[in-house]
Amino acid sequence: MAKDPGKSKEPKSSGKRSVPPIPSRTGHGGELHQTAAGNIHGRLTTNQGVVISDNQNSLRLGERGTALLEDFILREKIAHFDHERIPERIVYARGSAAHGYFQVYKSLSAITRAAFLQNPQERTRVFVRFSTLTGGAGSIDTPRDLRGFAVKFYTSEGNFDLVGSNIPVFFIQDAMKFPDLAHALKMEPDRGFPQAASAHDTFWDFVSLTPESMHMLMWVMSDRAIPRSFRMMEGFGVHTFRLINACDEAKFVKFHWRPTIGSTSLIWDEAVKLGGADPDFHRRDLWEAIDKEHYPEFELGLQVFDEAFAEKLDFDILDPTKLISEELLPLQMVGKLVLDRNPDNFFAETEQVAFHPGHVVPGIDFTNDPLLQGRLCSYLDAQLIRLGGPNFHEIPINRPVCPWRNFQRDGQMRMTVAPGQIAYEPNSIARDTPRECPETGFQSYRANYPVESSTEKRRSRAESFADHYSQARLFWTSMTPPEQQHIVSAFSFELGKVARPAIRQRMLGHLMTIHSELGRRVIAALGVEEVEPAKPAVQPRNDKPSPALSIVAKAPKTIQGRKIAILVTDGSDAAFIGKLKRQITGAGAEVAVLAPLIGGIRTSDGNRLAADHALYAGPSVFFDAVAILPSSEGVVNLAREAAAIDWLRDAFAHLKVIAYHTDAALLFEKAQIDVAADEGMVVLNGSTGGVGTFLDMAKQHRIWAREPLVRGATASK
Ligand code: HDE
Repeated sequence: MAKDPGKSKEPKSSGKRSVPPIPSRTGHGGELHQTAAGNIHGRLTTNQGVVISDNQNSLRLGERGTALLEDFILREKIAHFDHERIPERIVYARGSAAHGYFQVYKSLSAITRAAFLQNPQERTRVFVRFSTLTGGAGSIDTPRDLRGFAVKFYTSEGNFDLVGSNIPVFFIQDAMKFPDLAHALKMEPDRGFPQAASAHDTFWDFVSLTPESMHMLMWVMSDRAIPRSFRMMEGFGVHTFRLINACDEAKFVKFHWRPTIGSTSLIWDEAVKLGGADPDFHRRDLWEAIDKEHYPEFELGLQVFDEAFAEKLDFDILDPTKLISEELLPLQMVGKLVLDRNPDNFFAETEQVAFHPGHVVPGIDFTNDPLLQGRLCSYLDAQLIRLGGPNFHEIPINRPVCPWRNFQRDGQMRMTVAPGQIAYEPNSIARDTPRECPETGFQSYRANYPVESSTEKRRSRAESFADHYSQARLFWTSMTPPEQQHIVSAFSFELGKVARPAIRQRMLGHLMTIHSELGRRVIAALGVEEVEPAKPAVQPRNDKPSPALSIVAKAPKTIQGRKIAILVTDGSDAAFIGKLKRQITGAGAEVAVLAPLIGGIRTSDGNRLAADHALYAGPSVFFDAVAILPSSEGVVNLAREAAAIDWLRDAFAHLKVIAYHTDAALLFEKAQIDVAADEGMVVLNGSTGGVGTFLDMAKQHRIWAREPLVRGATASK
């Protein structure tokens, strides 16, 4: 008994044992071994409610004998474990989610009858899942990829799912091509790699044979495909939808989400390094922001238009490879989404949430966009296979908050116990069974757009979908010089990974047609022969550039929601660190203290200062700006550490604002970085500079003027 203190078969209070002591069954936890003792609520049970006496050892014959088949406790536990995984989503498998609410600024009754868009006093619960498209559920957060941005609104009239993306267009125009796209993009079937990467032959083979992909390719080769954070990316509904008001008047609508702290992206080298340093970078960032009550916020913007407007455009509003530029049709900001609660359980919520573009409510409807139409049949099917049957709407995360009643019955995992004799309609037996309601029920909008003169069945692509290059060109001409350079670098990297020269050449031909400058720069970066431009079905237009497409051009000057690191050593100035921390947090950013060891440092006043990261575990890619405040003694050791030198060199190469105390000079010398290289280098204890200047500069986020200096060989070709 003394050797196995917590392991009594009876509660301790029960006094003397009435049965002889059984041999020790300890899991060798020694003093750490935990039991429920007298607490009935804390008792571990099987799924049938039977209290478990030993959760460490399986039942066996004798001490070292064979395991017994009758061990129903072991079998239940292992069987449940074996079934813990469900099929992961075939696309958008890697995701992170949060709960929150949505609220309109003012009633939208003029354009829609949707109940959740009527009352500015009312908050509608939402669940939002962000994801990458390409990789599996365990892949990294920062590959070059589009991001899913799926919002489930739990409205009083049923669930509305806006299953969108962080890019306003898509690769293909017709659902028929989606499996081909996904197969080409995901890991190659014979070798099972690359994981979560488009830089391989099958993807570029497919898209180079699919000119309708050109506009989307410009977006995925741009900084949009490497967002800094889910909190800092825009979202789009992609397709044109309809809004219908109580008078049955319809308008077209494009949905947009805008983060209130602005959009910003990673530098490609940061994304690559983050893949190793923190594969959960985006997931962790979202979780921690909500945990610290820095709730991510997005405004809902609408582009609302009618048929007359649609008819005047140079492209078809049913074509999901096209966008309506904001200069042509500005966004109306109509409400705000706030994410204020982390999930309680990743599997039960983030994994089991079932989105479907066909989950709409009265007042919202579809258009004939052939990609959207294909999605409407696909998602239900995906949920049936993924969640194991037709009752996935009963899983708590998928349940509507309004009552739901119908005569659907039974099926795998049915939870609802529907009483009564009647499971059909019409019936004359039970008056209180549910009936259709023409007044308030969902009505599909009566008119078709466009009005089809022909009723002939056909497989064809409308002529109005044939221009594949104009908006790709518009995207290129709307970018700032650094963004253009990143597009050139991304194409060069990806095409450089393509093993078959013919695929590369074909793609370069498309780039020449998109814009000769883009084509020439990628050709130069790859060091290949000039190529013939691809022959477009429709000659591309030269649209007026749209600055709204550039995230650099419209970047807000803020450090809100960003993270700033302070690198310190033993002997660093306590008062100064304190002041800097207060000013950073006062400006709405987060601070992390980095020290050579995780145990922290002893500051100049002899006190201990805790570290948030050890230097070797907190590379500068985790942060948006950095401050280096070693003591004159501490810097000597720092300058001997590769981790410290890389930390500084990376911060510089990633164009971050770097503040420093002059005692850090030796580290800069070792890293071969000029302390006065540009305006992004701010001295904190000099006659110029100071904390105010540092924070002001940090609001710019990146020092773009530095880029040709650090990536000179590839920049500005
Ligand atoms: Fe999806 N898509 N998709 N999709 N999609 C799925 O549904 C599909 C498309 C998008 O966080 C699947 O539950 C087809 C465009 C997001 O759970 C699947 C077509 C856009 C998510 C499916 C498209 C999206 C999905 C995989 C062409 C941008 C993740 C598992 C007709 C607007 C939602 C699942 C979440 C998920 C099919 C095209 C966005 C297989 C057939 C365009 C954000 O049903």
